[in-house]
Amino acid sequence: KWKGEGTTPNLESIVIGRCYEYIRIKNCTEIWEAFRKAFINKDPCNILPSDYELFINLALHTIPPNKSLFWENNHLLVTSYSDRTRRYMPLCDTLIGSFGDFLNWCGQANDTGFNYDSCPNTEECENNAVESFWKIASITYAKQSSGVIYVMLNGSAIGGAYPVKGFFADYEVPNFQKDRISRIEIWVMDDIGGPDLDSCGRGSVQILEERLKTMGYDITCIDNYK
Ligand code: ENP
Repeated sequence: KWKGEGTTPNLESIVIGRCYEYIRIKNCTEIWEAFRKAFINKDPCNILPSDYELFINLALHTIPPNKSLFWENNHLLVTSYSDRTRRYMPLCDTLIGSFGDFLNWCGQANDTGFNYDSCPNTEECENNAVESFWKIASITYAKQSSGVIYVMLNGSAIGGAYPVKGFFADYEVPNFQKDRISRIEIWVMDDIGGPDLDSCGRGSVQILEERLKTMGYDITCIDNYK
């Protein structure tokens, strides 16, 4: 019925497995229950970020200073470069993010199960289970980030390296804790063999640089950071 992909098969096993792989000192079953209760047995178009509050509180852990890595249009490069927290700790490498990364989920009203057939996408309704999850996860992650903040953008992205509407622009930048951030370093990565559409000091990257400078941040920008 919905246009989006349905719940990932075996979601519970995947997520509980990821959780124990990530952290041994938390009760992953309890965290899973809090995650599930955020959206199960509810209208799949009326799930709010605040519905995940208990889940967020249970799954929260510290983010080391200088380890935060924000990004747009670079999911696979970020996943391999961060090396599962060994190098950096992007949101998808936190316990909270590991509940959603590469996965999909939704429930339905008057039904205590998952909808494995289809889920609403953002065009159908913004208040869907996945979108609201990433909103509160982004807000929480940005508020916790400290020291040097890294941002990896894609210089080959159609529509610009810095989407002026997106999770980074709308939920992360506004939630940075200025007094805990020493500086912000932007990396603009072109795809290998891809076009150089955007770079430091130009186009949408310039818009971001100016926005952050106006907010009082010390900025550096590096093209094709090695
Ligand atoms: P896309 O559209 O390039 O990539 C979406 C894919 O990345 C989906 O598989 C999604 O998981 C996963 N993902 C990992 N972290 C995030 C995330 N954090 N997020 C949304 N999806 C995420 O990514 P976007 O939409 O532009 O989001 C990039 C944002 O992630 C940036 O703000 C960056 O700083 C942030 P799933 O569950 O949808 O299969 C926040 C929103 O970390």
